[in-house]
Amino acid sequence: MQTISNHLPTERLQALDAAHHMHPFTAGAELAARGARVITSARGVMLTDSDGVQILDAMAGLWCVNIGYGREELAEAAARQMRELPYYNTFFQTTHVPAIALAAKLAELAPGDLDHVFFAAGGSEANDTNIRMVRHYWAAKGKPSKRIIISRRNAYHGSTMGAASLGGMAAMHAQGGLPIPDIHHIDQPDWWSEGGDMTPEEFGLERARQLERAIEKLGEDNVAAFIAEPVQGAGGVIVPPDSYWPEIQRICDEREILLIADEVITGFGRTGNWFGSQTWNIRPDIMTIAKGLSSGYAPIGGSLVRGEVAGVIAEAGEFNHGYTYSGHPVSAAVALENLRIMEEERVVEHVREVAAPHLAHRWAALADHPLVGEARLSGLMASIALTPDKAARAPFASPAGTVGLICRERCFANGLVMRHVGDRMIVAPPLVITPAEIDLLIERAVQSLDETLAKLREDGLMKAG
Ligand code: PXG
Repeated sequence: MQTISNHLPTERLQALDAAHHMHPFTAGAELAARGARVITSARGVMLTDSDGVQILDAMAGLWCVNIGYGREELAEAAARQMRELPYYNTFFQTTHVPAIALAAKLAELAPGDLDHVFFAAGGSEANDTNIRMVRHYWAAKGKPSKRIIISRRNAYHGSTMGAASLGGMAAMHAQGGLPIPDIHHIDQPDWWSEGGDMTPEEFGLERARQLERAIEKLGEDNVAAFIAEPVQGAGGVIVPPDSYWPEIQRICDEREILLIADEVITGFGRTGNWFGSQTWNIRPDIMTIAKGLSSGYAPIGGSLVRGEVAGVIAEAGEFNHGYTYSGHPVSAAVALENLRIMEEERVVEHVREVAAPHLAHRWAALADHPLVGEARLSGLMASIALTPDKAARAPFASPAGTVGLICRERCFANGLVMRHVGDRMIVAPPLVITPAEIDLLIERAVQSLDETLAKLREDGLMKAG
């Protein structure tokens, strides 16, 4: 067993990593030059690196370790399931107990009549399932021309060909021949950056009505679905104006299109309810889930599907789609145990009643910092926009992300994982975070902001672009 006391020295690990390991979303040459930070263990909300340094993980890994690190029960659930039945599939009229139990549990937890689930190994796979499923659904209903899926610029829906095409990340579309055909993007509801002279409420309505105009332009007979994150995560924790979702829901109700809520981040308590759709009053036909479903302890995702949609798919013969690891028994057992703990320890109530109100109070005060424009959050996902000129909501003159990266580096040096997306700083800590740990998070964030501001002044970077 490799433990903190007997692993290779950090430089040796970094050299092996740089020589053999291709990392996601990382510039390889830069990584090799600087060496990756090696995380060796974690407990609660705290990571430990290979030099024994403790870091507060305000990103819950990648928005997934909702229950916190080091839960023995989950390790035991995995070991028990591996001993009993480490693998079997759910293809060709077979099934197994963990997949059955998890499907039934999800049907119970999910809002409305989302009572069927198609399993995948993560969010990207689930969104690829969704593309095929909604097109197959309309074809089965005698409307094969309904193929276009409308999504949003700066959305993140995953990295596979289909999911990255749904996503609206220009840098991703620039590589590998994306997007695939019949995906259409409208603008995001990011008032801070794009709202101009409109009030947030006017802007939310305007951006929602882009969906209506897109459906009219493309033809309702050609549109299968609209997909969106209730609150954009990887795009920078863009909390939409309150007017946005009611208008989107109205449009989806009036038009014959399916609504897909991508809840990979917002699901399982993140916004203070089991699902972001409940927080934002959305009634999706399909919901993408992953991450918090197992608190990241084992890879699992899926599509929660409304009964009517699942019924049409079931009646249409064989759905020629599936993954070796759809409903993997070990992942399903871990997810079940995670959900059991969440219910027993009332983790969603902790977010709603304790952690989110405390973070909201402390986060709002960050807007008084000279470097911070808007400070927004939904439950335990929060962002601040860094700016050289608050009144003008101005971006920096330096290329987008320059300042955000400086701030992220200061955070790391101060023992805090806070991500940057361009020049927005974001957090999404484990849901079990305590008020005292939130205070520590804020203390380290403020120190990092102060140091960033000092460096920007020193380097002449406090300039609007
Ligand atoms: N949908 C949403 C809304 C996501 O946030 C996916 C789908 C894809 O899930 P998988 O399990 O295939 O990764 C995600 C994933 C980041 C970051 O840097 C965000 C994600 C993944 C990796 C990095 O913020 N979100």
